Amino acid sequence: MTAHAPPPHAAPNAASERTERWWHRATGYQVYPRSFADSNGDGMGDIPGITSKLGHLSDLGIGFIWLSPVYASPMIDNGYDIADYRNIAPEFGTLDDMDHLIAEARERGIGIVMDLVVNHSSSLHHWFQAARASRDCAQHDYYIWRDPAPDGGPPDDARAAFGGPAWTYCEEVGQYYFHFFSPAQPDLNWQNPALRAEIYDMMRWWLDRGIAGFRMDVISLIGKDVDARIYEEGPDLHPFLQEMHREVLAGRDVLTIGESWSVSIETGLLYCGRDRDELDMVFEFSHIREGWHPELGKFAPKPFDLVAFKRALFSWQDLTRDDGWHALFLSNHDLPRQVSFYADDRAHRRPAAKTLATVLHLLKGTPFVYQGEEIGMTNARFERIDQYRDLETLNHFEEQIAQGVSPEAFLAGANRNSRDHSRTPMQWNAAPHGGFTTGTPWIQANPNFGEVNVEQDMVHSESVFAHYRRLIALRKESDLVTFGHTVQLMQDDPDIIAFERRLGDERLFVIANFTAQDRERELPQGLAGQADCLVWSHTPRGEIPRSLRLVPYESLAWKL
Ligand code: ISL
Ligand code: CA
Repeated sequence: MTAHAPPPHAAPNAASERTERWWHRATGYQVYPRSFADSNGDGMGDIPGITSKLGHLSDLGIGFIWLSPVYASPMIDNGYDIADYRNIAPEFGTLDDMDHLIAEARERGIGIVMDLVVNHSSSLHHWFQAARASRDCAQHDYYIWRDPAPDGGPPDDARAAFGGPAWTYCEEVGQYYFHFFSPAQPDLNWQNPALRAEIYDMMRWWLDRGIAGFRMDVISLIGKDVDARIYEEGPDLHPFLQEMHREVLAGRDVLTIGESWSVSIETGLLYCGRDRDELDMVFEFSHIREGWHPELGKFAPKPFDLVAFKRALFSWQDLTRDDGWHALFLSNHDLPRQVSFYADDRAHRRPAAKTLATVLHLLKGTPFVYQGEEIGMTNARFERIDQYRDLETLNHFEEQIAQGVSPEAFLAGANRNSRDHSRTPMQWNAAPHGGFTTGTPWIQANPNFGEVNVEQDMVHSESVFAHYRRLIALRKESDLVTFGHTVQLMQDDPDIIAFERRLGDERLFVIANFTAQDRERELPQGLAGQADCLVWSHTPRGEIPRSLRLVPYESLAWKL
């Protein structure tokens, strides 16, 4: 057991016969370091800035921080391009700062979960610098090289996720290397056992520093077979995850969350099933993808379909009913602000933010809060492409304009779904740039910081923060919220999310109006009567009526 972890309760959990682990009752909080808090006025968030805000996080009640990458990096993809896995980017601080953060967080019962980005490294990593200089060094085979096609072109026409071809030619060695993402992010060759041993060693080195676990970036890509053009969930994925577990994780009471864009109901338990010895949970995106255009992608508009969204969300509740565990989220650093995307960030901002939280935090799994979500931060509504910083947004702009999409149409899509909405500075108070920095921020603050900020939210009678704190506390206290299984209700209702959680004789009933209008519904049989109202977005009600009228974005939860 690591020193940070709250004492595990040895009692087996009735719902899954699994021993209770510390992260079953914990809520995670994602920190995107460059946008959280700047301690030295250079416009860039940093590790001392995070340490200075631990009071805010412990007040919220979270159990651990998922820290987006802080390693040495040229920052082509904001740190998801790592040049040295055992060092900190100078703009973020030093290893001493990191050790200090780990220790200070532990004092408050907060673990630090590091981001592990090992599908690829930065092209500036010394492994790649050696690999690209010669075919005769051990590191050459740490990456994926193929000879040119007969015409000298790339081995195939695979495209990279951030635009352009997935193969880049390297003259020194006369070969192409593979990069699923940008050319600055060459994929590591997991087929090479020496490379795997280096990664495992690095992981142990971090765990020995006292971190609480890893969030594993695009981990479903590591088993790829590029010759067969199988990238996601390739044949070696699960053998590699099992090897990693044996080599690094077994016997340590840490948390692992794998990011997988390809995992499905069919493959979910392969990652996190009880007897698999792989990962504890996965970030899966079926509910997120529901909001994207199936052919034209994330920047094309698509009306939100609540019924399809619910289908995705609840299919994972069913899957993890008796085995595995789930990671619950609506936002992260790659996604827009949830209150803007799923609800209403103007007239109904506060209740909408609360209602999204009510639903997510009362499902079964470990919930994640993305920085700023706890005060209902919104999309940025940038007006010009030069206000964006994200390479995905900028590359897709170039590509789509070249294909004839109008800049206005692209910007409308970007204003809805660009990754930069979640990357604008955290809004702490009404000072310039939301109090994030005394200098000039690397990306413009959302102009609504005067109205939407931590200081202001804390004293507001309809505080979003207070609602999150309540939900996070409830999970710690309540076996029903933590371990109860989920039964969806009213699944065909296009405006309402409703479900029950059940554990033994205990029942929790949750209902939420996802529209900006009043909605009145006959409730399913057997709910009406006196009940203990545990959570409410507007006002508590001591009784569940037969027919319930909800105001816009109203949500309630009762214990029956
Ligand atoms: O951001 C995305 C969609 O707009 C995804 O396709 C994203 O590339 C995917 O979620 C993988 O994300 C992770 O790996 C990327 C990095 O850019 C993301 O920030 C990270 O979360 C490459 O390391
Ligand atoms: Ca700084």
